[in-house]
Amino acid sequence: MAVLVLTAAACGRPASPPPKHYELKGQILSIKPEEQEVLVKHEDIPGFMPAMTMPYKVKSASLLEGRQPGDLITATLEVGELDANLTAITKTGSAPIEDPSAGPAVSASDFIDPGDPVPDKALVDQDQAPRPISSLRGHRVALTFIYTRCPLPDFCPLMDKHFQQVQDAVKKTPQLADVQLVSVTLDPAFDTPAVLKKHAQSLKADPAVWHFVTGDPAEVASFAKSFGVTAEARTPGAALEHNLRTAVIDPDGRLVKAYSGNMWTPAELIADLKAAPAPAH
Ligand SMILES: [Cu+2]
Repeated sequence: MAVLVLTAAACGRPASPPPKHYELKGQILSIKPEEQEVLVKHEDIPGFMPAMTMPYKVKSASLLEGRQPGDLITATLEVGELDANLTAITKTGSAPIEDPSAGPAVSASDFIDPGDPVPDKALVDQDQAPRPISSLRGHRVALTFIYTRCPLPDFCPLMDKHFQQVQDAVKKTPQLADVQLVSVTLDPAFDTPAVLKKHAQSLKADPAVWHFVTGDPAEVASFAKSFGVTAEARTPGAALEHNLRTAVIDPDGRLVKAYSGNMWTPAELIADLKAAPAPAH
């Protein structure tokens, strides 16, 4: 992240605004020390997000030392332009974890594997045109999942920034001229074609290259599920708890590869697109 910030500064962009800090109160459900990540079920964060269960990165591994699932904590959430981290964690007590299996369950049989055809659902684009995945036959496709109201800079907004960079590369690289980008909303009830169109314009998405798609919520949910992606609001109107997947799809509509999470780079995705079989002419 530091590297990205420095690069942006070096390009003469205005310095990023100072990070914002929020106090969070909740319970640790699980810990992944190797990823410096902790899953916290927390109460409302006034002015930022409603009560939800979310994985958070910690600023340093030492913040997780001695912490255990069940710990009740208060913590400081630092939200910068590009990422969000917990910068302090104080244990205030501990309690049994109510429902450790809470959260959307995805069974392995719902997943598509590399080589499998991507299911053809009735999706529509930001111009209300039908945009099922079959409409992109003959193109290599990079596809990701986002929603426009996502409050966490290193989730959906980061996917949008990465896709902007991939779009730039596609437009500059003759070898990638057939490539199409697709961002599928996880919030189809709110992200109507009109909302997605505004969002696309704010990102300077070129409609000839980059499609933003939505559709009937059940269709979108079943499409997302085939990639292992689920999104759920714990309470009506709350921010969505969701995961991330970014996929490369070949010109025959088959899955080539899928990334989990937000740790992939635009350069890696561009290399995967180059390596995917180009369409036959
Ligand atoms: Cu998000």
